Amino acid sequence: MSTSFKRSLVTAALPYANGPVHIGHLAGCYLPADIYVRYLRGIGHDVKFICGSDEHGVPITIKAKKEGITPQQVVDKYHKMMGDSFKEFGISFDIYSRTSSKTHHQTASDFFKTLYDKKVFTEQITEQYFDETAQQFLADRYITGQCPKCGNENAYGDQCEKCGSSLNATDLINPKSTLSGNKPVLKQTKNWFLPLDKLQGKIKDYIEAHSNWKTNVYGQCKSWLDSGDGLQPRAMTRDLDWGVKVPVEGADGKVLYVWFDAPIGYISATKELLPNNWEDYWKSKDSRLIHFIGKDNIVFHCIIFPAMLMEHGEFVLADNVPANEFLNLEGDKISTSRNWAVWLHEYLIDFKNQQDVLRYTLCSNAPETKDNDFTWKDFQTKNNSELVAIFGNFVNRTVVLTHKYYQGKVPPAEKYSKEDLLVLEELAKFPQKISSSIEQFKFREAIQELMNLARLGNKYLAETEPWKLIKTDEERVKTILNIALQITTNLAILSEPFLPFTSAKLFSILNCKQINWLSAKQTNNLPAGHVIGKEELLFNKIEDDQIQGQLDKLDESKSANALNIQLTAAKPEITFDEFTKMDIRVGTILEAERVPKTDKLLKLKIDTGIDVRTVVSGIAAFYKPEDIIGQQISILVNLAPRNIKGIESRGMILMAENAKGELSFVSPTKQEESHNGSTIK
Ligand code: B3M
Ligand code: ZN
Repeated sequence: MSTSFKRSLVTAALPYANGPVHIGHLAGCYLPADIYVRYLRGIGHDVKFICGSDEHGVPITIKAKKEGITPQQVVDKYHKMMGDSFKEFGISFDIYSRTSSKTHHQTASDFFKTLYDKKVFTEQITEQYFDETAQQFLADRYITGQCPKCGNENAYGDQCEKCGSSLNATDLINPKSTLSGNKPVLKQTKNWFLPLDKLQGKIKDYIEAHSNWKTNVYGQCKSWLDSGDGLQPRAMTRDLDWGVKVPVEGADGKVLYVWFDAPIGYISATKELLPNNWEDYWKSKDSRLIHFIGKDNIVFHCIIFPAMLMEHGEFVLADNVPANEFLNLEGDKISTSRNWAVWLHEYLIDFKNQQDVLRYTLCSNAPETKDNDFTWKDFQTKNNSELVAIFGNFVNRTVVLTHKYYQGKVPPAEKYSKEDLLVLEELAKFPQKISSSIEQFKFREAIQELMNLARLGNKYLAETEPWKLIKTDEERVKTILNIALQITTNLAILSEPFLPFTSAKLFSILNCKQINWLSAKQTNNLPAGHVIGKEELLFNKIEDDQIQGQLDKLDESKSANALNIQLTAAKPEITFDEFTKMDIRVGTILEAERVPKTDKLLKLKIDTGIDVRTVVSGIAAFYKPEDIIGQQISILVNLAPRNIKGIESRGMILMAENAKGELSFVSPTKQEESHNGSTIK
């Protein structure tokens, strides 16, 4: 640990209070942050661990609307739920605060005012969508419409979830307000912008001074800075009514941008924790600020928040931002709306007192350098073949034999063999190995080393076989068990950051108080003559039916999703005359082939009864050309011709979409074939 820092402030991203915590959150930032902080506490470093709920922003108001309750009720519910489950899982925040707190509103408001008074912001009048029925400006998430890139009818004002493009609300074709269903109008509004374009140079210097950051983090920052036009001004205020009011004149009906106020939440929470000396952690050069986050938060923590802090002028900037990639679940993206997740509060019920099994699995599989997958099978294997079979087994054998041969009294080690000395030498190296991995934010490597220590113990017992020697060389057995007990003790010390519940249990089995991390350099922490406690299983085997239960739960989500198709609101009314303008006919596919250099398109030749024509259709993902020759379909024949990939497409084939987004033909179904050209009405 670099000695130039007297203290550290470690933050973990403030989760939105719009849903419970799942394993993706844990693996992404809360677990690594907790391990890091517990380690720092272990070596006696002055550290504070800060988190809280992010209670502003559009996700909260959307959730409230969906559940028919107020935003305040939403955040109250989830703030409590998240706080409770983090605690039970052993995430050892020094404070878990919330951004609806008075201190936070004041702090965020003052921060904005300082930048405003320093004339940091630029004022810009822009055109934003406004819902005239609801009489309010619409946040991007409140606008849906057709994606200009892929044609998805349900794209949001900031993103199309089908093709992944990020969009501006004004890009959407036929935009609709989700509040009233009406077409919104563009209306002028004034907002305050952080001129990131002008700050680009300073930010670049800051980032480039930190080329030691994790490559995924540094690389993403660099690409933001170096891409085409570089950084762009970003609005720090929004036309919304949920959030921190903008504290300047002429800002009625506006609140701070959620990404302006949320990171200030770290400061507010520190103030609440340490009303008298919070500034030691934020304003002193010998204090080190570290943000643990998920990869989707990188730009906010590495560029926007540092820019805010720089312009404010009084604060330290992050020394490191160890962001993780994403964790998937059983091969699929974790999703709250699709209920595709392992929810922490449910895990804590289903696997009572087995927090460390999940901590172990998530840490050994953490998405540190690339996205990773959580599977229940792997969870079971990690428990049964590592925690039970290696760690638990070693500790259990040691404790049982100590009771059997020495009534639980630590025997003295009088004479070491060559083999013993080698093991002791190995044992002494572990704290250094584990520290070094943790300090480089390589938690997978660190926890591997911890398991290697248990492996060392297991191997030592297997090779020395004290249960055989007891009949012939009792003196030697004393030394062997003494060494095995020292390994056990150091396992208790070194496992604390990773497996705090196991560590505590192990200390209780050893009948001793928690020992400081630095003592693990020694190999005689448990004195001869000390009486240890009763044996107790550290880990229990997880049976197949438990795993099957979890897989069944996921299957239920899958089926529920299939039924719960996201329906779009009905389109505005039309007259019968308008309907009859559409000429829809039965036709037959005569020829089909893929359009070269595309994944989605088929070029079809259709007999419409009135003519034979070419239509390009985006169905290649769902039908093979050879399978659909002769297929009857419905076709809109009087659609104006469109040029698609250089082919003139005349008309459109009608398709129905299923829950997975797969398309199928809408075809006549009577036994007797309809004739081509018969109209659909
Ligand atoms: N609430 C986004 C998220 O939960 C946001 C983080 C704020 S950290 C200051 O991913
Ligand atoms: Zn799209």
